[in-house]
Amino acid sequence: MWPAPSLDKQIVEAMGVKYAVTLASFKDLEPIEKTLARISPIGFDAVEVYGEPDLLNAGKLRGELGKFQTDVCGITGVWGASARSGNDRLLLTSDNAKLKSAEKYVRDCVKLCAELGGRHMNVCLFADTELSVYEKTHLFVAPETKLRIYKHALPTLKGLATFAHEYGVSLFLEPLNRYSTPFCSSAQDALAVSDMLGVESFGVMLDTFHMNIEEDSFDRAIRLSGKRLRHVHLADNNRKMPGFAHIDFSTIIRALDGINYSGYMTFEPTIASADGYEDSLKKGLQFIQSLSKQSSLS
Ligand SMILES: [Mn+2]
Repeated sequence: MWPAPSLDKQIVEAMGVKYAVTLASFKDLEPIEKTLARISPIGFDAVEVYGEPDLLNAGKLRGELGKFQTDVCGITGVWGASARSGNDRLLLTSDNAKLKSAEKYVRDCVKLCAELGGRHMNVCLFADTELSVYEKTHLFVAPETKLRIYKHALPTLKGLATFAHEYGVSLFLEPLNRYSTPFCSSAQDALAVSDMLGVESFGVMLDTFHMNIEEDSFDRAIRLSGKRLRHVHLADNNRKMPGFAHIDFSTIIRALDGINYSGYMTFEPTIASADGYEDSLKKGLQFIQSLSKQSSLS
């Protein structure tokens, strides 16, 4: 069992916003050690390690992180079609064996997270075909159907949040978008689940790429989430670094400032090539930092 972080660490983490980047963005380009060497001069405060516990050797990774003095803020849960094992990490399923396997996946990620000094993992709600109760043309699930399905999942989510809490890790429900899973695809969906659970170690996070598809308004979704918003993923609408397409990040930063957001902002870009990606990372980070400086976030 890994000890819960000290009060000192919690106080430091409560002060101001911090910036991280997802190692998943580089996963297919080069070995992790090479990525750490290339991104460490850029100025991120931490990295989010991808949630593939079977592919990662925690001891070796700790050594590599130490070599570049890189902190880990959390684990990026790998859900849906991007999962190494295929689309079988299903927390909304009537198949008990599949559910047990998804629960084990979260527990393994939580342990890896604690072992690397991280504090959070994102959870996404995917369902098996038995639960394909959505309207096929627009991939839409009726709100009352969603609530019925969430209620079934509450004991599972509560059990996982309790397990994570014992390791000093929080679970954050990440709404995606209708093209990956229509079951939890908006701030309102995630807040409904989090409110039904009412567990401190189970919060809500938002991802600007998905919000751009599903939310009526960035500002409204962030303000609606308020204190319940614990983590943010940043990418532009084409999933490049912020500032490389047309999402209005000044509105997003202003809204985060408006709710006194103080967690991590993790950049989650698609990196198309290993060739010279440092420039876009640097530009995207500086762009968000400059917006934050105009607010009271930094
Ligand atoms: Mn994300």
